[in-house]
Amino acid sequence: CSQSSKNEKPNFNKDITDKLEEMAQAYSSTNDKWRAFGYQKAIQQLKKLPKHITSWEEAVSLPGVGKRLADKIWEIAESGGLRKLNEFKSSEEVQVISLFTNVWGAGPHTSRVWYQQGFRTLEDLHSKAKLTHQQQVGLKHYDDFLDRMLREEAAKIEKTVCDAAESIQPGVIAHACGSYRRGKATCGDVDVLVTHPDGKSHKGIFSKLLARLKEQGFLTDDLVSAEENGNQKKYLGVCKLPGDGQRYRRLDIIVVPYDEYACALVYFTGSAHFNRSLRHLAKKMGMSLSEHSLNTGVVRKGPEKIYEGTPLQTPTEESVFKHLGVPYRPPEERDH
Ligand code: DCP
Ligand code: MG
Ligand code: MN
Repeated sequence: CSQSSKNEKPNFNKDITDKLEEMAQAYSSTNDKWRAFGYQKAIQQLKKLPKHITSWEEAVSLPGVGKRLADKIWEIAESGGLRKLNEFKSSEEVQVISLFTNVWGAGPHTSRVWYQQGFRTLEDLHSKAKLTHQQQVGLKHYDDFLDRMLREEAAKIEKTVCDAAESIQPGVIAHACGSYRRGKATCGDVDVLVTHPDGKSHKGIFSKLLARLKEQGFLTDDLVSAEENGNQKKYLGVCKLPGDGQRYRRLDIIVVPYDEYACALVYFTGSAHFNRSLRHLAKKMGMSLSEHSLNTGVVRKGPEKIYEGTPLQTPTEESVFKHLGVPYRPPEERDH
C-alpha cells in the first residue's frame, strides 16, 4: 500500500541515516528522548540533501548538527561504520533496559527507572521491584511471551475460543486475525475477533465467553479484563491449551457490533504498517479510517479533525478497499 513512497525523493545519504536511525532508536529505548530527537532532526536534514555528504564541514553546516554529531556523520561517510553505535548497543545499560522492556506491561520509561534503581536482572525485578499486576504476569511468563507459536497452535487456540463462543451464542462469527490471518508461519499471540450477524447478539457474549473460558481453565491470567472502545470490547490475557508441555500464550479477544465488523477485520488483520498506509490514504481523500468505520467528508484543520464526517456503508472488507479506490489485497499480502 506504499504508493506514496514512489513519489518520495531518493535518499543519497541512506548509509548515514540508517546508522543514525539506529542511534536514535537506541536512545529512545533508554528513554533519552532529547538525544533521540537531536538525531531525528539531523536525519531529516540529511535526507533532504541532493547528494552524498562529501566533507565534515558540510555536515556541520547543516541546521541542528553540532560538532559531535558532524564527527559521527563523517565517520560513517568515511568508514561505513560508527564505533559509538557498536559500543552503545553492547553497553550494560542498553542490554538491561531491553531485557526489562520485554516484560509485558513495562515500557522504556519504567525500564529506565528500574535501571536507575539499580536493578540488573529479572530476579532483581522479581524480588525487589514494585510491579503492577500486568508486569507480574509478564515476568512470570517472560520466556513464553517472547516465544512465537507455530500457526498450528494458534489454530487450536482459535478453535477453543470459537467453540466456546458458538456454545454461548449460536451463529456467532469468530476468527483469528492478526499475523495468523495474514498467513504467517508463527504468531506472537492470537487475536480473535468476535461478532454476530444479527447485529445485536454480540452484546451478551463478552463476559459470558470469558467466564466460560476461565471455567475451562483455558484462560489463566488477565492483563486487561475489559477495555471499552465505543461499541467494541477488548480483552487481553493469557491462555494455555490442555495437555502436558503446553506453553502460556497471549490471547486477545475483541467483540464488535456487526456494522463495524469489516473495519474491525481490516484493523485487527493488520499489519500495523499496512493499517498506517490505509489511514494515510483515507486522509488524502478527505476520509478517515478506524477500527470502527470509514468516514467520508472529514474536515481537518492541520492535524486536527474539526468535523468527523459520516460513516460509509462497509458490509465487507472489499467495500472498504473499494471506497478507498485501491484494489483488494488478500490478508497474505498485507505485511507492508
Ligand atoms: N494494530 C495496529 N497498530 C498497533 C497495534 C496493533 O494497527 N499499534 C493492529 C494490526 C495488527 C493487529 O492489530 O496486525 C494485531 O496486533 P498484534 O500486536 O497482535 O500484531 P500481529 O498479530 O500483526 O503480530 P504478532 O504475530 O506479533 O501478534
Ligand atoms: Mg497478533
Ligand atoms: Mn494481539
